[in-house]
Amino acid sequence: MRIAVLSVILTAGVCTAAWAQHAPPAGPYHGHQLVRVEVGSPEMRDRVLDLATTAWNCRVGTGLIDVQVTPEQLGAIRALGLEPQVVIPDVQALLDQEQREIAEARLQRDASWFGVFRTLTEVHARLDLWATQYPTLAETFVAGQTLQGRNIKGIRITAPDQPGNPRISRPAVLFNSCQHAREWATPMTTMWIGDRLLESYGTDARLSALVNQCEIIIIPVVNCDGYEFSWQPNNRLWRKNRRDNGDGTFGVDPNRNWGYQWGGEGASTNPGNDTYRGTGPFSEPETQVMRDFITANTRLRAHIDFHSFSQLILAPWGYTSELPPDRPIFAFLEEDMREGIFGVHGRVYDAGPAYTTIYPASGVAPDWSFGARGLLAYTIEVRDQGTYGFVMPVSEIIPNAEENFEAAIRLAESTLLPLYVVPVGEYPSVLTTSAPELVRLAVRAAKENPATPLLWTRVNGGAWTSQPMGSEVGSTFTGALPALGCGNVVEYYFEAPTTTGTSVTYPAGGATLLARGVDLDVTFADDMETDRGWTVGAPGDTATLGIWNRCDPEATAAQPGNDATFDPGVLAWITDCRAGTGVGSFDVDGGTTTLTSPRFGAVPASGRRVAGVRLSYARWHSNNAGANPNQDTSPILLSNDDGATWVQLEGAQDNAGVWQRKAWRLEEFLPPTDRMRLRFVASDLGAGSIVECGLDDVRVEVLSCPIDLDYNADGNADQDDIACLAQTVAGEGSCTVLDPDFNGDGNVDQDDVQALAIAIGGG
Ligand code: 0X9
Ligand code: ZN
Repeated sequence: MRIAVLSVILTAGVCTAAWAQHAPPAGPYHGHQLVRVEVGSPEMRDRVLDLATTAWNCRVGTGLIDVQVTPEQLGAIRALGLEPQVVIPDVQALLDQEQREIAEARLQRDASWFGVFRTLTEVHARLDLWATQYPTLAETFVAGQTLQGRNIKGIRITAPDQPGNPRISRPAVLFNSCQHAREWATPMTTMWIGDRLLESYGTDARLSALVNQCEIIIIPVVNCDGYEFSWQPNNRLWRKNRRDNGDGTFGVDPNRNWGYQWGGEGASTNPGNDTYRGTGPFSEPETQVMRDFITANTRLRAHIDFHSFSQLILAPWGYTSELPPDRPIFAFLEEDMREGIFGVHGRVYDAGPAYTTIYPASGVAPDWSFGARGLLAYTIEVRDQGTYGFVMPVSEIIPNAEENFEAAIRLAESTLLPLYVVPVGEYPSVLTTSAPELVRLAVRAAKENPATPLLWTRVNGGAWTSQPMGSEVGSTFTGALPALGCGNVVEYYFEAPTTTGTSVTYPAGGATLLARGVDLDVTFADDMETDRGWTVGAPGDTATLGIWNRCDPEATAAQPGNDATFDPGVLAWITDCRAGTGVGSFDVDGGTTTLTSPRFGAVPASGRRVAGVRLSYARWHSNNAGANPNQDTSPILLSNDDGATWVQLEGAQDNAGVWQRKAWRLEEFLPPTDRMRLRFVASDLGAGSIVECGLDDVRVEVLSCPIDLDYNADGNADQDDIACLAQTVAGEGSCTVLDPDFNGDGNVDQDDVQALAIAIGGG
């Protein structure tokens, strides 16, 4: 019975899906508060959402969620043992105040257009005004009509034809807002983009260059019917369009109605729900109009669908946690936009694939724009993070618009690049001698189309040779760096040619990457399948439950059901493998429990010099379940003196819900010795918080090469070699040394000369 109930709750797991049963009444929200609750588990989140009137924002999984509640609902949430913090003490008062602010701002004679929220009529009138004020730059259009017959109006902004640069050859970008009626800050944002571009043309060099080379298309209100409705008394928090669903309910969520993977996760089948998907893909005139508009413009390259609120930059996919083939390109642009936003007013926007960064939702605009039309398409959720939510104070209209302007401009500017060329993964600085290593690069069309990218290499300062890179997935290509003999050096860089003969290199500006050949010795490897001498407990340990043991773990909401996936075994070290009757039965309680490794070495055999030591392990950490989550940090420590002293590698705090592989350069923490130990201190110091830790698959790899003293390669190790290295270090003379970092400390300096002199002896 319990299982049946649970599965019902899980299918309604998206936070917005719980809005159905408790759709806000058409009347005012007297007595309603907005409260922020920390939920430690998906189950707890769903219970809270079931109790609340409506969710204002929330992330998938766990953490903080904001819900609008009546006094009775607040009592019921408290009864769950949670401690809601009041964010908006009186929702109705805030709405009333917003109305007063708007009325007051309108009374001011020289009120700026952006000093107050604007009605649909005002927004459309301003588009028309721009078209008459800037006839050579701006042209309005009507993309089509809404369900109730209102015009979905927009504006195109681009400079007149120029020699060699006609309008019809320019890439286009689309910025739209207000698929959701109540998100009033968003048309103010897209209107600001138009206003700034038009106003700055001819005076601001950066923006003029953009308007010369790109067509910027703005549709400030997609959901005109809903927007108008939200301006009428008592409808301020309306979200959807105004479809009469025929069952007494109104509205389809336009942002669940787009036809790419329509009807999947995170879209409701219930017409009364705020995320109702509609009767079929593109069942609504508003989404049809947008679809046809985007399809007709083959020059469109990028798209931002603006929403409020939460301060997020969201990329495809929304419908699945799988990553799109162009993920590296999306990630690169996200970072660029994030950084641009941060630079304007210091606001932090999180970024990532929509499904995991906010919550699953299918039938959203960017999934279609990217999935069906190949556009680089994003959702941006503007300010704030819940203090005012949909009801932004008018004083924030411009600062919010300014920061999002920067993001929009950066995305538009990116379409003017010849190609998107983005590094994928970390590029190696050492190569083991046993196998070639794959390196990846993402290349995608921007203004031009890519030809096959090349990986250029040269070994030991010889001639450059290139190899065509193979296509891996989507825009990601791979090439192989050679297995190098110890002490050899490969320099490399990537070249991404276009089909028109130009090319882009990575790194840019003629720089190259460098990797040295090394031998790899595994000095310690433990998959925990046999007892290698780990010890449990250390002086000062105080935990009373959840003590480390080596075993096959039993799954709970906080503990893995298996050992790490990185090794084929079944056993791992876990803070008590038993599941018990609930998540809190055998988690760490009452303090710390310490697990210490046997001694292991991290130094090369004699006659070899070390180029680095890699220490890696799989670890589990969970502290987000239970009523009082995220109170604890569990340190992972390293010693090079057999456990007499310790330094911290990391403080495990994150809650990935999976085994995570962590890798470190050991020498960055401590000089490697033959008396190393590793220690994991699982800590439950916060009251009432669930802590589960695990450790598996520890590996220590020493990278080294035989000491080659014959630096001038004349067959002898003698004074001449020391002189040769000294010249190289000083940047003098003609003796060139391939790898002058003799002591392998990362610097080329006198220490290397001294070390070589000592090694050669008699110096
Ligand atoms: O749910 C939405 O449509 C957007 N958030 S809002 O609060 N403005 O309604 C987010 C859509 C982002 N895309 C996905 N989550 N797939
Ligand atoms: Zn929205």
